[in-house]
Amino acid sequence: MNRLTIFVIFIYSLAHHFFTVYSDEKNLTDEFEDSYFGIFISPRINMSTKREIALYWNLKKYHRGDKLGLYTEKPRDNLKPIFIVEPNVPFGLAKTGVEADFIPSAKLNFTKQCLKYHVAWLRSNLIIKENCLKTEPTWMADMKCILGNHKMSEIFLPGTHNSAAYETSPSLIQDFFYNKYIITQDEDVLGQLIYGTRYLDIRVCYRPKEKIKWWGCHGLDTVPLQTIINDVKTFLNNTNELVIFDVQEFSSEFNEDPTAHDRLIQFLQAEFEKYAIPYLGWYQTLNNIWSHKMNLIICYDRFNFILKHNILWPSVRQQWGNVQSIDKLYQYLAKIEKKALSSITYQPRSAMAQMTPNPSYIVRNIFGGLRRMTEEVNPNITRWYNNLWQHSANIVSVDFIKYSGIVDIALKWNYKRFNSKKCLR
Ligand SMILES: *[C@@H]1O[C@H](CO)[C@@H](O)[C@H](O)[C@H]1NC(C)=O
Ligand SMILES: *[C@@H]1O[C@H](CO)[C@@H](O)[C@H](O)[C@H]1NC(C)=O
Ligand SMILES: *[C@@H]1O[C@H](CO)[C@@H](O)[C@H](O)[C@H]1NC(C)=O
Ligand SMILES: *[C@@H]1O[C@H](CO)[C@@H](O)[C@H](O)[C@H]1NC(C)=O
Ligand SMILES: CC(=O)N[C@H]1CO[C@H](CO)[C@@H](O)[C@@H]1O
Repeated sequence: MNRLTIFVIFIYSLAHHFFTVYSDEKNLTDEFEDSYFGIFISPRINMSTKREIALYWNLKKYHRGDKLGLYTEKPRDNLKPIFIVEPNVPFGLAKTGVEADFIPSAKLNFTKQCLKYHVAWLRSNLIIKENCLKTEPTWMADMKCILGNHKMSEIFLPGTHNSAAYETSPSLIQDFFYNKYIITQDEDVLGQLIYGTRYLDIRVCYRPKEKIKWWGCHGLDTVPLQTIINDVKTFLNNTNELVIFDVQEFSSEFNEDPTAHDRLIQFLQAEFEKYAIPYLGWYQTLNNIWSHKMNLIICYDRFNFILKHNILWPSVRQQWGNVQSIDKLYQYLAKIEKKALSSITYQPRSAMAQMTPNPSYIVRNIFGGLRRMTEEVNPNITRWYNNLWQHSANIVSVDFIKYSGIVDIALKWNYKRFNSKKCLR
């Protein structure tokens, strides 16, 4: 070969190299367009494990040999991951055997942050995309320009199913005996809000003979309503986020005592005096709601009381499939999301994204408890709402929200749904 040929080959390979890099990058954005990967914290508990970290991925066009790495600091090339997995299917989840630190909500603050654990997508051992376990305490206000002209019913909002049925340090024994079908969350309400939840599903039990009369409950009393109220106030004191506090269910004492509802409403009114936005109508835009300088929407699932008290809003329409299998849940949600695309209502709705154990299932413990059911359902929910129903989704309420990517996904699709040039910085 003469020098000229070598030179030509060299130039050609250089050009080829540049071209490849360019097209790779171009394909990379397409490739990750509707993908998602992130860190899930398992709600499962047993003698040896709790808060186990799982890596979730959903990337249709993954390449053979790609890897996902877990890190305890921001990943960089040459930093060795503490766990690594090679995805060999486009959608999956890998348990890592790593126990996540428990961070009480009081130790979190109101600035978005990554919490120790990071995940990176690696190709030829180079990082091509990353994510982390993070808080989202300010996402709504951060997106004010994008969301402000829209109504609650048009926005993709993360919710928690039975927000007051939480246990931050679960006991194995209690869980085995009676909490199996009671506990739905592993963060207190302040934690749920800081991680990005904006819709709270609140059920109230009235215990007139006890010292503490108002309880959050789910079959059994879980936490005093006062504790939940204080958490909501702490969050609202420190952010400019809008929160929906949806009082949805009442214990049998409400039927026995005709004054119970009025007492509860008085209690809520006094506690939330400086926070509750008087009823404006669900057709209002977020900017109009924000302009009242109070950021709490209290909904009440009894229409006659809404008419009497102007701090109460009509409740969110909860959409329950009441199903006992993943396939049935899929069919139900597919149906409601399809319908949502073609109907215009101002009242927000919440897809209740869980299976419902009926009494005979509970007695026979067919599901092994809500923690196990969540492990089955939430990865699918995350995928469906990222790939199929991202355009129609309104509120999506899940169990054990940290074992899902629903917050990341809601934020991503809100950007895509509404992003207008005037909001681009
Ligand atoms: C990028 O995508 C285009 C078409 O989608 C394809 O022809 C090309 O081979 C891809 N490049 C790489 C490096 O994968
Ligand atoms: C404990 O739960 C984890 C899942 O979180 C599982 O991998 C492990 O096998 C379980 N251990 C026992 C002793 O059941
Ligand atoms: C919030 O906590 C993180 C991590 O501890 C810290 O880096 C950040 O400065 C804190 N922000 C505020 C406003 O205190
Ligand atoms: C919220 O802020 C108000 C006014 O600054 C204060 O009086 C109240 O104690 C705070 N409440 C909570 C729960 O942080
Ligand atoms: C209906 C559906 O999509 N079910 C999927 C849920 O996720 C598991 C894997 O975790 C799949 O095997 C199911 O097909």
